Amino acid sequence: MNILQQLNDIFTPERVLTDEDSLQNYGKDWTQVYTPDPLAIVFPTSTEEVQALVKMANEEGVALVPSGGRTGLCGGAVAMNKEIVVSFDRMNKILDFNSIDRSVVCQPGVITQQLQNFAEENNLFYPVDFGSSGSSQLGGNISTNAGGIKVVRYGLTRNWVLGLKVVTGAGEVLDLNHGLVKNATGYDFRHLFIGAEGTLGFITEATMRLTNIPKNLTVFVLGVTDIPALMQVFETFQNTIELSAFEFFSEDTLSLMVNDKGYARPFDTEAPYYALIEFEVDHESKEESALQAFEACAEEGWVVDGVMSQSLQQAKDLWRLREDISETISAYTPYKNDLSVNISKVPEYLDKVEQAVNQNYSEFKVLWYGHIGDGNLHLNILKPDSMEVSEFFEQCSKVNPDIFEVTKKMNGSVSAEHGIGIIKKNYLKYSRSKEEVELMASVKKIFDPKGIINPGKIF
Ligand code: AKG
Repeated sequence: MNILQQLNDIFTPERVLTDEDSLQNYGKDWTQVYTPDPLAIVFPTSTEEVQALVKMANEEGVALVPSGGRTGLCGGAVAMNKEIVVSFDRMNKILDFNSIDRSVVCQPGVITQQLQNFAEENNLFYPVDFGSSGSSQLGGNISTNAGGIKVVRYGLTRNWVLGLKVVTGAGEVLDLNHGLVKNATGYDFRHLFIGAEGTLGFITEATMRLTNIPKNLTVFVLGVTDIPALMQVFETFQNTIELSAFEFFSEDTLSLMVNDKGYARPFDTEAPYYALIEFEVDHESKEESALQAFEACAEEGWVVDGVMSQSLQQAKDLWRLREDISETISAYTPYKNDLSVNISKVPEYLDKVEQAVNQNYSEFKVLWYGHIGDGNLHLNILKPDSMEVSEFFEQCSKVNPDIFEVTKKMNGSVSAEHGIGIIKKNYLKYSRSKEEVELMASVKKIFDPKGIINPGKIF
């Protein structure tokens, strides 16, 4: 029987799409550089169906590509070689909730915001958050160990996964960790699937942990004189009050948000960089402490101006200046790098990367923003209107070895939170040793002996 017939048998024909629009749409993610060419898109509704598909794929030697909200930025969910794309759009239910365990069992297609809203309806909080929360799916978040804007307080997605049900590339169903908090019984395979970019198998259920809702989140936006000053501001605030976010963006980034989105500047004074600082004000003394930290930073000359939110709406408006950057600049087909070093090394690192970039792209617009509190810098170079995408990407990628050599020397990461996918494959060696990459390949072979699950991604 041919493959499409077998797919129709497993899924019924209405859950197997082969029309050109669907192939183009589901065959790619937010990386704008690849041309999708999948064989078909399928929409499973259960673990059993995923298992049947994996067994068929092993027998037929056909590759499968997992697909969530397709918000990835590294081509991790792109299908370019007649693969079958496995979309989790129809596995989007919250299956169970336990208020004593504070755990919630989700299908992988649950949208991040859906989980956040569900937690809130139950007086709890799911803290992993980022600009694409309205589209990204939980399975993808887990597969990339997504970080985002609250890592400084709550950590990465990994910290919130209590259990996983997976179908391995060999077609076995594994129920990993059963939602337990403590479980010291040998290797914890759950953690291998977190951040594996869908190369070991499919996540078909995830048990997620929830926490208390933070009270009265308050936001400061401060104009700072330079990156060393930004670090001093970070240290001052960190020593004064528990932070739930410490983000930054450059003046070039802010002016683009003001010009393109029509957003209001936080204050009139222009500064080379801006810090966005969020913290909980659950009693008055915290607000006082935060104001004292601000005054101390201003006295030192690190901060030139600032604003503190006086309402939830104002806090949201200030957050938009940071959270909406990625989507806004997508109109310029940016060339992206997602870098990290130890927090204390940020000034030296940013300086060296900037030198490498400026030497090569003095005529391009370069934007910096990111998560200073995690040592994670997003570097985006905007495509000039007059230049073809392919030429622009070719030119930009020429400077990557310089950037990644600096990254390697400083023990940093060539992909802090976006993953490797296809786009960073050639650069993995700057962050992981040959021995580590070989071990990764051996691990893949154990879980996916025929190499049918998301082949060609990571390595
Ligand atoms: C962020 O805005 O924090 C992101 O992760 C997106 C990064 C980018 O647009 O380069």
